[in-house]
Amino acid sequence: MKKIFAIVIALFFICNVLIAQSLPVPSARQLAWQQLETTAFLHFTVNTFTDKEWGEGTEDPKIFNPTNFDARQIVKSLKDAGFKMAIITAKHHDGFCLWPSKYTEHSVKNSPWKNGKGDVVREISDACREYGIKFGVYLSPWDRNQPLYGTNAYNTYYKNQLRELLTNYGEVSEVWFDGAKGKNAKDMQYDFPGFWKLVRQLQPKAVLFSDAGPDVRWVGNESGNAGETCWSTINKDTLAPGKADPKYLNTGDPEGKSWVPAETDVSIRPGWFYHSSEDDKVKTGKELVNLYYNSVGRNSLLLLNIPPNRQGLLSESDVASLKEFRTILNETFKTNLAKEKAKGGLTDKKLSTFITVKENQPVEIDFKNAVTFDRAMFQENIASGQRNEEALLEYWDGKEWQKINEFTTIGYKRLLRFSAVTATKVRLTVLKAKQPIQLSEVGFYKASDGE
Ligand code: FUL
Repeated sequence: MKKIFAIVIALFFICNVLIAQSLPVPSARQLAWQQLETTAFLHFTVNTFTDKEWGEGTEDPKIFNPTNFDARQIVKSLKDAGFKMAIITAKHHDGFCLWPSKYTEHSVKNSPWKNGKGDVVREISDACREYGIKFGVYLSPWDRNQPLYGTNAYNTYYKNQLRELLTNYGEVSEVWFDGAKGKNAKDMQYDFPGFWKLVRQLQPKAVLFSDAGPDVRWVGNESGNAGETCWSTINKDTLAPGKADPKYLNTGDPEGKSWVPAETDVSIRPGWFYHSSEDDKVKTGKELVNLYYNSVGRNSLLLLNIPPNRQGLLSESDVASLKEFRTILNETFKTNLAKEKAKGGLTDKKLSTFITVKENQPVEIDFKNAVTFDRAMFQENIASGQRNEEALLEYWDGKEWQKINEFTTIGYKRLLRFSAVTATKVRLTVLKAKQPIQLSEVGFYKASDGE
């Protein structure tokens, strides 16, 4: 009898473990990527000098001539603003290469900049290493200059260029495959499986971005908003770069079989490239903070574009906004009021220490004294998948529990903003979850000047 009982118990545990394992989970590279939180995009090419957003591919390489290009100024400004990676448009849709590719004449080697001896990719990647941030590349599949475009030989051309970028510039942490293509562009069957295989072979730690992943997906808009509900899971087999439903990408799919978290790409200016006419339209630090809440705070990652100008520098106005952005975030998140009050490693800034929370079993945090806060933060241990579907946050007003907020997904991070509350206690109740959630971190903060 005892034996049977032991077997039943063992089976019960094995089943639980199997069920728990059936949720999609991130790979090591996806987990590392998500924790970067903020990364930077650098859109720079002939467009910077022609004042266009999409080049034609017919531009004379001589037009590319930054007067004072300084990769260190660019990367240091990003580093100071807390960005953990810089992704450079090594080649945009116009086909102009910012590195001296062997496979085309349409590159910096035919520009007057540094007498044709310059290499933007080299200088940016070196500066990233110098300042200790990661480096990534954008290589546009759509190429309006390359005569082979439209034929299968273009796939070989593209792979040759990928190989150059992935073997000559040290570690590459992200490769960005843009699905964009003009309406009148030639038909082209891209060999995405072949492109991705090559990246895996040459840079196994790099994450692959496209509309459809395979590692990280487009968030479905360029305005900086992840879905209010945002799952890191999707069914990617039905999707292809340039052909996915933006709404589906925006929220993800709670029933999705693959882990493909959302990346929120947005520009600090209206356009992706520098235009002097947009110098007075640079987003303010406060606006950038709003984007942070709407991306990182909704289980996504913020990929903010800051385009170098014609000098080859980040403009002062843009750098000032970046500074303001980081100052506000640093001030807001400096003091976690739950520190030493929430038990179980919930404020140790480690995803790997967590408490397991079942539905309708509130977790209470007793601040001991009355504290005032207007921001809350929750994190799940996403290494074990994303589980929370609905939750309720309340505070104790001295007599009864009052609702602060009801929300949906948590995932890597959920940030909540609300009018300031003064309370001695709060509680979080998981209302609905795929499985008991692994709550890693909680935070309560008073925002700097209510930003
Ligand atoms: C889009 C492109 O067409 C834009 O020019 C920009 O590079 C943006 C990040 O992706 O698809």
